[in-house]
Formats: sequence, structure tokens, C-alpha cells
Amino acid sequence: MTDLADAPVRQVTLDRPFEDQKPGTSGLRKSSQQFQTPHYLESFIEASLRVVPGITGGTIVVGGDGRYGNRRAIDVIARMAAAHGVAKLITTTGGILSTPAASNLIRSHAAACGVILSASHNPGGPDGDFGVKINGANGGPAPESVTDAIYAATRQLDGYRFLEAEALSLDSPGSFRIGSMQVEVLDGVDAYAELMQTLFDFDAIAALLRGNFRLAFDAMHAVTGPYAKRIFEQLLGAPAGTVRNGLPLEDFGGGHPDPNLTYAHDLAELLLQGDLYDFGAACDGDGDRNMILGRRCFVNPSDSLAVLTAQATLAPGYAAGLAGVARSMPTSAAVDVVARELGIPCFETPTGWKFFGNLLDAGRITLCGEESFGTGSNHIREKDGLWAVLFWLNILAVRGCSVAEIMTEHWGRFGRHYYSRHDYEAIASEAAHGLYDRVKSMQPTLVGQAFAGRTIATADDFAYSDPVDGSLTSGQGLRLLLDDGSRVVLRLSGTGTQGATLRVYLESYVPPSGDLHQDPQVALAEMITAIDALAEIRTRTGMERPTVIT
Ligand code: VG1
Ligand code: CO
Repeated sequence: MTDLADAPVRQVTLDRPFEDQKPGTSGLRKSSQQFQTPHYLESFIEASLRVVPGITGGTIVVGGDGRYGNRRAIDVIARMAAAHGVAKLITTTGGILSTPAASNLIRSHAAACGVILSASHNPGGPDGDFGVKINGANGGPAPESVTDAIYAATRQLDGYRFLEAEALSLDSPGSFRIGSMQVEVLDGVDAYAELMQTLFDFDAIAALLRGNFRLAFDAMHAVTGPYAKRIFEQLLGAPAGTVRNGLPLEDFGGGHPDPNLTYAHDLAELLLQGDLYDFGAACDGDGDRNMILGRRCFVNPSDSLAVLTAQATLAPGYAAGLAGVARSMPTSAAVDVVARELGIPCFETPTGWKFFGNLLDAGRITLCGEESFGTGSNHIREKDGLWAVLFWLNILAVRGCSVAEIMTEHWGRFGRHYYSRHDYEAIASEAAHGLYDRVKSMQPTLVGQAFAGRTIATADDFAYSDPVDGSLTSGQGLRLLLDDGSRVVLRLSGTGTQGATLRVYLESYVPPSGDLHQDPQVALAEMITAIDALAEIRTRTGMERPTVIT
């Protein structure tokens, strides 16, 4: 590709600013159609480039999960970055870059920020969703102070500037210039695969995979395909075909790239109903989530965090032990019990990875996770799907036992937190907010009332004071804490794009001496009925059952 060293700067004036560019739990996420509205993407990028520190003369990392709109967005961002005086823009072949790999590149290249193009687990394509996530210099999602400032800037924006340039050539690694900005196209997998080899015992995992242990990995036609093929099939020697749906497609093959029992149904059936495979895993659109399955055994993500914490020292990268752990508020307290036994601190944060950033930067935690299939560590500042899969494989390789045996052993030692999340997706916004506000207003009167055969001990709206910088975040979910340690949480999603999504989180603890092998829906049945009666979920949403049960 020719160097575009003398491309002219253009200025575009906006008639009026956009009003709807408030970032949610994980960046700005809207329909692909909305992002095609003239100046829409540009407005958010302009605001971000104005707000994020270190842009002029700095480095930025840009890439995405390959969904519809990815390539166009990279071109737009490159032209705008050049006009804003960015010195170097790092992107990847095909523009394919998973969220965890982006976090790693931001950190290793000391970039000022990253722009990750993904709506994560939301469907893609012209009729699907698109998203832009802004990450800071630590490699993690920008904190609220920054996303609030970006939002404020979008609401006052009068225009944006860019350098006129032709489309970037991303077919192979290389380097060229746009204006005075250097563009570097890297292989998006190399550095990430190297990082994984510093953390896990690849020899032990390779030996496991060369034996009669059978692995199935589902990339869901999303970003992890090339990463998983390199790591599992090339570096670790798993047979070709281990990685299913490994080609990233603009619409994820029409699927919903969310690794859970509903949307990764084929893989779930393979593992839960058949005996051909010992281990199954899937990642989401942008590669930061993971689902772990054993033969006839589903590992609840909250339990997965607890198991990794309990067994962490088996992996070389964590052999020295953990400084502490953290989980988001709706995640079950399974990890708390392990942390207590290990004598390490355990923090409870609001939903969203950005709240782990300060704790990781300050060295107060090593591992962290969310109930929504997100697990990660201090190796980067994002959750990391393939990292979690490798961690599990490392543990299984060292222990030489099955996933089901690990779970039985874990519950037998720490007790079991029966847990489930019920999602009611795409419900009318008024119904969702009506229901939520009603329960919120009832909260002061709920304490002391009977609920599912227990008594409500506390009813509040979760607020968090960051132990590192003291910043306060409120309104993070309605909690009903029961006198036996069980709890129900209600939250409205910050990542949906159609109507509203209500999430109901249910949790109940059984000690090692109790019944450890029930179906969670059965173990939680009384609480499920009680919260429906209290919040009038079925009548107000008009839905007989949740869209997704985890
Ligand atoms: C959901 C999950 C949350 C996660 C977020 C982003 O948010 O519940 O735990 O951090 O998605 O994940 P919400 O607001 O819809 O509940 V991802 O894979 O988009 O980066
Ligand atoms: Co994701």
C-alpha cells in the first residue's frame, strides 16, 4: 500500500450533537444500523480522542471481533486518529483482534488507549449490533470518570476532523503512514499466544491432549477461531477439527455468540448428553467470555472462579500464590469461601470489568470474575476466555482427573453455592423499569418479611466505594439478602440494545454436609417462586419463562 504522507485534513460540521451516546456496562453498543447513521461513529470517536489523555503524539491500538462494520470502523478511526496527531496506530491483519489480545497489545506497546470494535456477545451483521469500547493505558475498560466525560463531549460536539485517505490494507502485516501517523499492522495472535505460554504449562497440556483426552472448542464463528486454532491445534497438538466454527464471520453465521447453555447449545449437547468428549469450551464474540463443560458436567462461572482460585498454584504463572481475588456483586460467594480459607482478601465490585481495574493495578488482587462467564487475572486488564480454558486444562493435566471430579471435590471441601441467573430479554422498557422501581420503593418495608421459607435480613441497592481511589458508584442492583445467607438480586442490563433486559440472580448455600448434587433449578425453586410473586415478573413482563437460564 502506498504511503499517504501528505493526505489533507478535512473538517466536518455537525448540525446538532447526538444525544444517545452514553456508554453502557461495556462501551457504546447500538444496532449496526444506528452506527451507519452519518457521523454517528465519528461523533463517538471524536469525543473519545478529545477526552482520553495522551492521544497527541501517543500510540493507539485498534481492532475488533470481525463483525459487520469492523473494517469500515478501523478506516474511520485511522483517518480521525491521524488528524488528531496520534503518532502510531497499531492494528492487526484483517482487523481481527480479541478483547483480551487488545488489552495485551495496549500494555506491551504502552499505548494511550485502545479502541475495540465489538458488541461482544450480541449478534452481529447488518441487522445485528455493533459496539465501540474505549480502553485506557492500563489495558482495561475506561473508568466511569472517562466514559462520563466522553458522553458529555458527544452532547456538545459541533464537528470532527479526519485525514482524507484511502482504505487501509490489512491483508498482511506491514507498516505505512497516513499523514505523519505510522500505521503498524501486526499478526493479532502472536503476542497473545506468547503470553499464554508464560502463564501455563504447555508441555503438560500438550501431553494431556496427545493422550485419549478429547477436547471440543466452539469459537462460535467469532474472534477466537484463529487464536484457538493456533493455540490448541498448532501449539498444543490437538487434532484438526478440535476448534469448531473457527472462521470469524461478519454475522457469526447468524448465531448469537454468547457462550451459555442456550446459545452454545450444540456444544452443550455434545458434552452434557454424550460421552465422546472430556472437555468442552466456548468463547463469545470478542473472546473475553468462556463457558467450561466437562463430560456430563456444566461448570457454573461463579464456581469456575472459585475452582481456579483454589487450584491456582498448579499453573506456573500463579505458582507464587494470589494477592487477593474479586468478584462482581451478582457473582456467587463461592470464591469468598475459598479466599477465606486461603487467608486472602476478597472484594465485591459492581458489574462490569472496569471495576476490577484499580484493584489489579494496585496489586491487591490476582484473579477476578463475573457470573456472566467472565474470568481473568492480572496478566491483562480484561476478562479472558481462552486464558480460562487453558487454566482449566492446566489444572486437569496436573491433577489427572475429570471436571466432574474436580467439582465434587470442591463442593465436598467448601460447600456448594447453588446459583442461577434468569434473563428476561428484550422486554418493554416501561415494564422493566416499572417492575424495578416498584421493588426498589418496596425495599424499606421488606426487611423482616418472610421470603421462600426464610426472612429478609437486608434489602438495598448495591453501592460501591472503590478501595483504591475512593470513587463511589451507586444504583448497581437491588439485593434481597436472606437470613440464611441466600440472596436474590435484580438488575437491568446495560448491554442490551432492544427494549430492556431484566436479570434475576439467585443463590443459596449448602454446606459440605448437605445435598450437593441437586439440579440448581430445583434447589432454588422456592426462591424462584417467591421472587416472581414479589416482583410480579411474569405478569409485568408477559413472559411465562426467562429467555435464558444459566
Ligand atoms: C453483561 C454482564 C456483565 C459483563 C458485561 C460485558 O452486562 O452481565 O457481567 O461485564 O455484559 O460483557 P449487563 O449490563 O448486560 O448485565 V462483554 O462480554 O460485553 O464484554
Ligand atoms: Co465479550
